[in-house]
Amino acid sequence: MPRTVARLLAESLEAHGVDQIYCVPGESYIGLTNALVETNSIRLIVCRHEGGAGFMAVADGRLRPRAGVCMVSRGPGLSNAMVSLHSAYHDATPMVVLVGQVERAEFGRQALQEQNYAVLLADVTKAVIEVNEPAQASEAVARAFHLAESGTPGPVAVVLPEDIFEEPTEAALDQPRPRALAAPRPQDLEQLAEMLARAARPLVLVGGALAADALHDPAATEALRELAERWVLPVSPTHRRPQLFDSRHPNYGGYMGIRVAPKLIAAMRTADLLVALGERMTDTVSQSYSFPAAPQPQLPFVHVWPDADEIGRVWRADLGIACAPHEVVQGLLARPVPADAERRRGWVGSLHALHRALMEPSWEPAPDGVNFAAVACAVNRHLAPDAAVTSDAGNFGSFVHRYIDFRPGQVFLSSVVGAMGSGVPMAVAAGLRRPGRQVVAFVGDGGALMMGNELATACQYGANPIMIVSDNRCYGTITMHHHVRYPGRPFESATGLKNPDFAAWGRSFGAEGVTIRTEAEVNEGIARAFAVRTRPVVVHVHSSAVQMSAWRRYAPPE
Ligand SMILES: Cc1ncc(C[n+]2csc(CCOP(=O)(O)OP(=O)(O)O)c2C)c(N)n1
Repeated sequence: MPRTVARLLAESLEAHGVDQIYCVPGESYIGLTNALVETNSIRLIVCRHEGGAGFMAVADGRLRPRAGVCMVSRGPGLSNAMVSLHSAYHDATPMVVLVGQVERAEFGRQALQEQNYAVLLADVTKAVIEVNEPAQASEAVARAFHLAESGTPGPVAVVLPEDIFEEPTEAALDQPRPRALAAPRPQDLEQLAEMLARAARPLVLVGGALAADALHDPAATEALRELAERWVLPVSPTHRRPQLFDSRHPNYGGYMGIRVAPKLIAAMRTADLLVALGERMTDTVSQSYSFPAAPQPQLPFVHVWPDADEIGRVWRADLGIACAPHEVVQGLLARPVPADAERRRGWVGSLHALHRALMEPSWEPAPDGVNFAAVACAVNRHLAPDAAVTSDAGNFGSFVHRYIDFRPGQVFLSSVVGAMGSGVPMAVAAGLRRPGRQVVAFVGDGGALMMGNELATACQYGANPIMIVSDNRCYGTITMHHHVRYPGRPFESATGLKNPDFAAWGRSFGAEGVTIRTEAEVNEGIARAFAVRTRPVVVHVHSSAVQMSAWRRYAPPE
């Protein structure tokens, strides 16, 4: 008895481990929705905006060892989801987006909401797979997962015409492709071990591919710690990956985020070997292509990334190893420790001391509202060892990275490339995936009203994030950039915001609302938020705009 294409697609998704799909409904893929409802093995999370659904799928791609999946309608639906695809593409996160399309007989006529996806998605996906033959529907799903998850992971679109779902097909279910994994070549490991043995001041940057390894093998971050201890290496997690190494561990070499504090980066620049271990390498991590300098690094540079295309694309690496970083860690652990590794103890200690000094919980009260440092420090005291923290894009995030002691076991989620809107949807996904465990979403007043309405999705499906809104009455990051580049002008008209009462806004969804107006109210307010476990909480913090970031306070031009 032939199956319908819709049924075959539903079964193929199930075979690929899909248990949850984030969607905004659309008539263009209603046949697939029907099959998913009938099969009833995949939970549909109905979201409020395709961008929110997309960011939840991105979060899934980081929380599980499989691509996250979202399902959106044609033209307008996909257009709304673009911001999440942009993030997944830049951040190397595996994601499959299922997109409805007009009927096949109408292709090319600019039928209602028709879009040429191969053109539209050319620069934000790894592949656009159009399913026009019923017999290829299951193969398309298998290819999409394979491409999304292999090499440099990323988003893949599967385009499904509205009239294909009810067609019968005899095609067999195409089973998931086994992962093809590369190991480091022995001579490359040898060379790396030699380079590390020679170096007096090596620095190891650790990034997203190691986080992906840890999803497949939770021992990956443990092995990294062991390597750092035995080989006496400082380890610096890169931008938005702070959970990869315990920030209180003596081998923690400082957080390599966006614009590292001057003293720390000055010390890092004296390194005599840089190893990017599972970090793709971006302008952010390299401090605007200056460390390592692009295209020719000023120090010996080793790049480990699971995709040979990426190694050498911007930076010339002295040694490139195209494999999962965990393989390299294990390869080094199997070798003898360099005889004089101990001589690096002072170097490691000096970086760590600089890092600890930067994280010291001290700050000056601000004249116009709460210094958000106080909030980050209070949250730090409440965070459980298995908490999830998400951060939207904005300067409030600088306090999160400066004052929270992240460590393996905790989850950190955000748009690494800095797209606003990710914080709340990612917290919803984290809450659904990790029920009963703490989820804290940091978000600015800008981001809160960009995608914060996914709080409704949290309430609908029983996720209970604590959403902490830093309300500084402006798009603060951009205010800061204006002041730095064009000092002395009145910028309020360009970045100012008039906001609602966020605590009342939260209550209207069914969340608990907490308001923090002064620093004296911070500890009690944050404690109250953490005490609520059975529904979401919105904490409205009246933050300072003068305290522009964890590193910079506004000073009028002289
Ligand atoms: C989708 C998107 N739009 C615009 C930007 C540019 N941008 C970066 S940070 C920022 C301001 C964020 O404001 P807010 O959420 O209030 O946080 P704050 O910086 O004030 O702490 C803007 C507009 C972006 N990164 N992403």
